[in-house]
Amino acid sequence: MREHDADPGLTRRHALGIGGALALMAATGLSASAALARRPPVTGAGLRSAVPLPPPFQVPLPVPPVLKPVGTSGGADRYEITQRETAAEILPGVRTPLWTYGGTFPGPTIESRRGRPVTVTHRNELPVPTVVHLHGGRTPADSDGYPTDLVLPGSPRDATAHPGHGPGHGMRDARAVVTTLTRDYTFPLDQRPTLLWYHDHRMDFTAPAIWRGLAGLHIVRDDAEDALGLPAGPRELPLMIADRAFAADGSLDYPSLDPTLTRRPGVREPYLAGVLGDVILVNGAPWPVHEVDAARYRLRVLNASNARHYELEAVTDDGRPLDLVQVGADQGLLATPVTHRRLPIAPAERHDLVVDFSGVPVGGRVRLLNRLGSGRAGDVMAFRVARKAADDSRVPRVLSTDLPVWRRSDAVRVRDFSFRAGRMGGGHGWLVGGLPFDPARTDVTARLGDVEVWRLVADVHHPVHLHLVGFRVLSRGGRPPLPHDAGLKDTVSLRPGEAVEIVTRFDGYRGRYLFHCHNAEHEDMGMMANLEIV
Ligand SMILES: [Cu+2]
Repeated sequence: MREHDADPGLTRRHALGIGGALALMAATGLSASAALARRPPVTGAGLRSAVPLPPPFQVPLPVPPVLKPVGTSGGADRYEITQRETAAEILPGVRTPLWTYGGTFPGPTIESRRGRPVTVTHRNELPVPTVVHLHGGRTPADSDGYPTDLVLPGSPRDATAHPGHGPGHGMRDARAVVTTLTRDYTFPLDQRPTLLWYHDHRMDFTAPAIWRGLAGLHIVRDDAEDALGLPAGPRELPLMIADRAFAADGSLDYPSLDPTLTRRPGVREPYLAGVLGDVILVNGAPWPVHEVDAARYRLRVLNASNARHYELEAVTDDGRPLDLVQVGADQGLLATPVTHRRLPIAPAERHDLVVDFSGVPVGGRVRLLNRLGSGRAGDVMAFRVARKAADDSRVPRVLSTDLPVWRRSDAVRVRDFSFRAGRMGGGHGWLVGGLPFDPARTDVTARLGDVEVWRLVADVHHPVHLHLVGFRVLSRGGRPPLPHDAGLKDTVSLRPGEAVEIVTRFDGYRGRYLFHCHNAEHEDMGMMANLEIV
């Protein structure tokens, strides 16, 4: 048995999982504001890799390949992705088995135009059922990747070897649409241009499947955004940040109760609050470095970690922080740029940033740091300024004029949801409104077109994600939203003891959707709820 310590870089007081912040509030009767003042920087427990780790800023930054359509007809593009096992050299000299989309981690990037439909045929050659969800996609329910809409493995051997491929906890879902071997997912992409990501969303086993490599990027563009003059081409970089840990044999370490990911869901006791790795990957490479021109770059950052939060800061070798000029949020362009020095990013959030390297001397280096991480988790990646270069990019003062404006008074309903630890099936669970997820129970029925205000309250960190719709943050902790809450969001980071109000309009499609915590371990342990749009 390998050693699994709490993140050695965290002090005991900071390594608070469920027994920490929770006990702090429940047992001592601390008020929410007192808990907030003492909140830990992360919720989760750290794995320690059992192989030597490379020094930072040596491995070149990979950029995931852009997938070519296999067919284009009638104004729509068709793609094929085979989900399969492979092995890759993530750490230099170390062979790591992965579950992949198309043989790479991250999977191939799909680039789309707004309003131009895309069909992706996924073929499951993995040993377990899968479900694909396009995070942030405005997608009809039958292609949204509901957790019981399984794609069973193709081989009869695999299927009979794993008879328990229904949802766990003895649940059966009469509405599930199960296919074998392949499934076509159709995405209308009638939505604001932004960075989306696709990942596994199978009932009970989402967290370990993403950990093993089932994640990829999907970028939606349109003419208006192209015309802004933001940095483009090689000066636009998608950055998928994800932490992992490695076992002695080079495999990805993960504390699953059932490593076959077929029967018993969940993780071992110390990791119930979330699994943190000690290696920070960007686009699948450990602490990479990227050569840049002395010019503006557009960095499209996704936190694809299961549980780790980051606070990003870009710092030159002489300790000077560079402005992080935010131009977009989860659901596309902001109205106007927002300048940050340090920028928090929770699991599943995306930040669209412009960073100007023109003031950095040639040969100089800019490190992207994680101010919430200690030890090796405090580094993310680096940029080495290789040459002077012309730069005709710009950051317009007005980025977009189409952000929805929903007022509190537009809401026909206000709903309250708590996101808290609790009991589930005789063990530990994470609950929405006091209940663990049940596919058979409708938690929210919303009318298509209605505006609603939702008040979300948390015990520990919970990044809350709504499928189908974007939302605006109305308030945080009874105060105005923070600078990084600007724009249209689809994931909002609730901090320990904090209440956040959001407003949205249930627009798009009728059907069965979800909202859930995007700490992937919480999600697998009950923290999802059904959203039925009628
Ligand atoms: Cu959570």
